[in-house]
Amino acid sequence: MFEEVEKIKKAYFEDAKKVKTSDDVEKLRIKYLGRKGAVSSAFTMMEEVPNDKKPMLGKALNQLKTELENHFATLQQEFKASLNKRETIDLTLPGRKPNTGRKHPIAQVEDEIKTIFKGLGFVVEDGPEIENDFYNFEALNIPKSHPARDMQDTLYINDDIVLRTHTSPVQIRVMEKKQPPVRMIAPGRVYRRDTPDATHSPFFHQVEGLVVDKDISFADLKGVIEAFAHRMFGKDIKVRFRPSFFPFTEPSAEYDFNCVFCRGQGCRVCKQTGWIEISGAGMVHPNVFRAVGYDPEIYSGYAFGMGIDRIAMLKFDIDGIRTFFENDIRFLTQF
Ligand code: 2U9
Repeated sequence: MFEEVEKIKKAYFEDAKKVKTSDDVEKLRIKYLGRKGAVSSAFTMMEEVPNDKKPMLGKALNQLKTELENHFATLQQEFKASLNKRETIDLTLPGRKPNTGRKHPIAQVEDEIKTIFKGLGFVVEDGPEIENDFYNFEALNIPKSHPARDMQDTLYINDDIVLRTHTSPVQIRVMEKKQPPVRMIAPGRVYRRDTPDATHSPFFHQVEGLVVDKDISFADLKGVIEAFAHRMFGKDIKVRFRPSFFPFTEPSAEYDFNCVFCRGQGCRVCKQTGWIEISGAGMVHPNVFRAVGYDPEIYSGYAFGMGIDRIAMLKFDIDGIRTFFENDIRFLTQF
């Protein structure tokens, strides 16, 4: 009989070691200390032993019951304490940063460019990325024979439909719909038939500006480009214009900013010149006005281009345009 008592005790402590959950604790209680548990069942042995053994067995059974109940009570307390501990929150710990999405660096720079030009009184306009020959070339005084129309530069959908090579068609569409004054920018994606490499991509992001009114001069153009340079890169940045040629502007110019890294002193990036080429600009060609029904004898205007990717590369000191479009999360999470 007494070995039965020892057997129950041994089995209880083995099961107690395996307790992992509050369910396990309850199962342990029912199995050993419940109404039909091992301990209460063991008391039925009292009926089977001779009277002279009853006192000893009774004592052994009560000791077993007391020992298991005490152990179980401690176990239950420990378990509850550990449960509470697990449920307690240390408020001094830093919060877990949720992995939220963020704007692409190009989108961030495009937003900044838009904000600057809106602050200079420009309206942001949009237009289709798939254009026809008139809006992408003819209205911009780009003749049929012009190399810009060649297949090696332009992505053709068919003989007359292209992926736009600049956002200039948006300006044409705006001028067709409204008389001067016009003061607008047209940001957006443009497409070139370029083989992707470190500095070339088949698409890139551009913003073009257009101002048309009476008595608009090249000085107005210089003033707006300088105002942009100062707001985007700092008041110390100088701007210079060099003669150039574009079919849609006359006179045409290319414009440079002081190198944003050496501020004009000369460094590796600007090849010691102190200047970085930004883009092109000029006074709108009269033929462009004629294509939209504006009288070039009454109105004058200027237009400029600007590569958003290029501005972003300068702003964030990035070498290759491709890093913008490879969707490498290690790159994108830095902005
Ligand atoms: C109209 C009339 C004239 C927009 C202009 C440029 C010069 C220019 C691109 C070079 C690569 C921009 O930096 S880039 O992405 N363009 O340099 N664009 S003048 O002239 C216009 C536009 C619309 C109706």
